[in-house]
Order: sequence, then C-alpha cells, then structure tokens
Amino acid sequence: MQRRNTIFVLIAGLLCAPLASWAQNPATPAANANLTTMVLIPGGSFTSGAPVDLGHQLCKKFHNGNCSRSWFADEQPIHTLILDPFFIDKYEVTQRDFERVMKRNPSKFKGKILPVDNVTWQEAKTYCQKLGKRLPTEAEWEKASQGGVSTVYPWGDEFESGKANFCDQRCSKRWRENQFQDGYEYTAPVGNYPPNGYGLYDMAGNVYEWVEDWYAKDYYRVRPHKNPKGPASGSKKVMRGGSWINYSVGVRPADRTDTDPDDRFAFSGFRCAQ
Ligand SMILES: [Ca+2]
Ligand SMILES: [Ca+2]
Repeated sequence: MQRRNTIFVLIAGLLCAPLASWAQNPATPAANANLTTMVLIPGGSFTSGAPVDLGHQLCKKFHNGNCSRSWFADEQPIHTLILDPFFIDKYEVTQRDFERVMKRNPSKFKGKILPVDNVTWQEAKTYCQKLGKRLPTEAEWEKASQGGVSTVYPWGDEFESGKANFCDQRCSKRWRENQFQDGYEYTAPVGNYPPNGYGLYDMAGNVYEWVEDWYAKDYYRVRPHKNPKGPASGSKKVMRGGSWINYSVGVRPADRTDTDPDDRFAFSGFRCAQ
C-alpha cells in the first residue's frame, strides 16, 4: 500500500479508527537511551533499487489481486551508488524531543517515546535544522535502511513477525496480514524492534520517514551515481520505510512513496542526518 491514491483511502479509514482505545505503551530500552544519538554510516558503494517483479510478487503473496505492478516501477533501474559518509539518527524522532525543540506536539498518538507523527515535511526539516542537522537524502536513507546487507529486508529475504511494526493482525485495517504479529495496532515506542546491521531502529515500519528529496517516478533512470540528491524540483516529496498502516512489502529498504510536502498523516514521521 504505497501510492497517494491509496493514502486517501487510508486516511478515511483512520478517521474512523478507535483512537481512544490506544493506550500508553510500556517502557522499552529506548526510554532511558539518549534519543539524539547518531550513527556513522560509512562511505562507499551500495546497491539501490529492486526489480519491479520482486515487490509485485511479494505483494501478491499476501494480498492477491490487491497489488499493482506499477506501484513498484519506480524502484528501477537498479544502480550501484557511491555516497560520502554521513551520520543518521539511531531512532525516529520522538515526541519528547520534537516537543522540546519545536514547543508543540502535533501527533495523533501521544506518548513521549512514541515517534512524532502528523508532521509536515517542512516541520521535519525545521526540527533538524534547529539541531544543526538536516533531512537525509533518499539515497542516504536507503543505504542506512539496508544496514549493510542487500537482502530484501534488513534481516533476510522473507518477512518475519516481530522485526518491524506494520499492519499485522493487531491492525484494524481490512488489508492487515493476519499471519504476522508485531504487538502494536498503531505506533510503537521507538527502539522496540531489533536494530539493523548499522544499529538503526525502525528504519522498517512504525512511521514513514520524510527525506529531503523531491519525488519523480522515473528519477532512477536519470540520477547521478555519486551522491544523488533527487530532482531539482517537484510537487511531491519522498517518504520511506513504510509504517504501522502498510503492507509488509512496504517496509523494504527499496520501497518509495511520494506525497505532498504539506500532508500530515498519523503514520508519517522522520529522523535527521548530518
Ligand atoms: Ca502493527
Ligand atoms: Ca520508520
């Protein structure tokens, strides 16, 4: 579930969701951690993108006819990209940190160590700038999300329960995947699932993450192979990593989603780079 026309369906469903049933989550290791910690991602090459048929087949495995091959067309062509080293936040930005910096908390699902949600692209960018940071580029985000391996998911080629927060059996949406269990209907506290190979948490799922780049469906056809920074202009920004409301196929590092930079969703947050 990853395209804008489907996002509107999701929003309609969300407005009807039993938000009041959401309860404060128990403490996790992140509760006592320094949530502003960043991780150094080494410079060098990585493989960006995925075959369109891979995403489509994985989607059909769980959702039969409710998958369009076109959803995955923007993940091609596959390239070896070269990036300079960069730092990226170990966790999604929490509401505790967002409120401390921005003096407000727009989130739908309240909790100090839940990820901030319902933020616009500009609010995410402003938060990072106030800390002397920036949003990651789309390419940086993808490399960081892979965790140093080139499998379909950061943990391997098959989706597994308990590795990421997505629309599992607890999810109230009709497209939930009942064979998986992650423990959360909506957002989970940051750091609740195992980290990837770079020690980063929740790059797969929980909340979508804004990146700096404008979106273009065919950008991979024209991008430079060294430090790509996205199209020079556009009308949509990129969000990455899937969320509590998405299909499992949507939490792959290769997945790309586009949305209006002014949109606020109860499933979109961010993390900063430097
Ligand atoms: Ca879930
Ligand atoms: Ca995430």
